[in-house]
Amino acid sequence: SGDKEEDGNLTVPEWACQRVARLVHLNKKLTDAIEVLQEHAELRDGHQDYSRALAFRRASCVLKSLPFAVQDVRQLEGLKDVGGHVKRVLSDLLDNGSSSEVQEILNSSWYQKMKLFTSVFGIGPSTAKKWIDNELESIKDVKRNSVRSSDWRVIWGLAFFEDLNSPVLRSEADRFLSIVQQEAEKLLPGVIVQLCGGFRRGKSSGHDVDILLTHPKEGSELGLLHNLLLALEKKDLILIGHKEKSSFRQEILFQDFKLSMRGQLDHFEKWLGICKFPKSFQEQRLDSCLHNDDSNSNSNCLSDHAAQDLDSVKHCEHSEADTQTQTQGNSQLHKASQEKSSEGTVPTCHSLNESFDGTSYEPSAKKAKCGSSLDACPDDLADSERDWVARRVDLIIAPYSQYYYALVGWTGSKHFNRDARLYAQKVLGLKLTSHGLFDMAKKEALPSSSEAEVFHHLKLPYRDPEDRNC
Ligand code: 8DG
Ligand code: MN
Ligand code: MN
Repeated sequence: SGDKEEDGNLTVPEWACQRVARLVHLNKKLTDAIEVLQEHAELRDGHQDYSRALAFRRASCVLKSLPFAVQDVRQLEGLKDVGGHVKRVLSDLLDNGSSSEVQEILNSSWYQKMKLFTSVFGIGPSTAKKWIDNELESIKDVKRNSVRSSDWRVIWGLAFFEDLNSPVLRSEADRFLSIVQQEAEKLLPGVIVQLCGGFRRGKSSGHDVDILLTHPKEGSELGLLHNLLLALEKKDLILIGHKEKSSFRQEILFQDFKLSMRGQLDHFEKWLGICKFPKSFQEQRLDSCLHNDDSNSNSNCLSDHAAQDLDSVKHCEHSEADTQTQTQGNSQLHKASQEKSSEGTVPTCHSLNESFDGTSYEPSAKKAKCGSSLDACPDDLADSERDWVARRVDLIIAPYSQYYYALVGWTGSKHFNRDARLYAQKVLGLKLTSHGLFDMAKKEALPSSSEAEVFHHLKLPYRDPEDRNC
């Protein structure tokens, strides 16, 4: 982290993945403001906006790892990630308590609508813009104007918008995790079930629950996801979801370096969906600390950052917004990454007759209830009286030989991953993904059997998940 050198110049390691970035830090007012600028640039989604967004992100990232609260921009001299624009905003904030530029964005109805619309599951900036162009103002408008999306994420994301936009609590993640652990252990003794994402980094709330599964006996994990989903369905925990087959092939690892840097997308078998969390999951249980099998994941039981990060829940994932590549100026790459994940490319056909083996999956109970009227189903269900809340869940299956890379990848933060991948490419000439670390020249993989080994191969100091919150 930061240090004052004798000549007064501040030195901070060049790469974010070399620094310590905690959820709770000393410059939150400043980083919140810079992150508004970052998000605004991301939503504008032009060419230059993307590199501007990254520049803002880098600046806020540096501020997060400073060992002191900034009181004067002159304290930031020598930090190359904090440029003139950011400095101007910061001095506004420090002098007047607020920044007119940030305030203007927060007050602009375009920004507010973009934030709102991109918070719908499956909606990225381009669809959000179309909705704004069509003069839609609210989620009600979107629903009323029956914007007929064929994407299951959008259909269900709209129907359960309120549920999905209320923060998932740590207690809910823990309760759900322990059920998944129980069921998976029954199906495959010795299975490793690991809570990832923001919760593993110590957040006390989040926008979804990310769970990574593997088994030390490579190959035994095949079929696990299918059976696990059946078990969860039997417990009436599943609302809707989409199972993706593994698209992993050995050959793709050593294909074109840059193209495969594409976004956060990986090739694991996974289920992205919406679960029914009983409302009772929201009750804090005294023994909730005991459910984690990972010593890193219980930080929340020790210190609670609820107040600070409850409002910073991010909603728009798996949408175009988060699949941007790290290769800033390359428009073709940027486009390619958008196309890959833009709305509508995920198989969307919502046939009620589709079997569980299919890519789309309708719970059996609803098949009976809804007959053939597809569109009415989710709304009816959302409006009905119920004792559960709709929650986004990601279940990911990793072969053990790739597990620790998957663990780092799915723990995040997103920016930590971006930075670490760029660092690996630029500094080491290696390709880092959630599948492994690869020497493209030697066509060699560098396997790891712990997270520490991943960091070791990367020539990075080991960082606990709590310290990867950049
Ligand atoms: P939150 O849910 O608490 O809001 O935050 P989060 O847990 O940090 O974000 P997330 O959107 O749930 O993503 C969790 C991590 O998973 C993030 O660092 C990115 C990483 N990740 C992969 N592969 C993929 C992928 O294919 N799609 C997405 N969306 N994320 C992926 O390693
Ligand atoms: Mn998450
Ligand atoms: Mn997720």
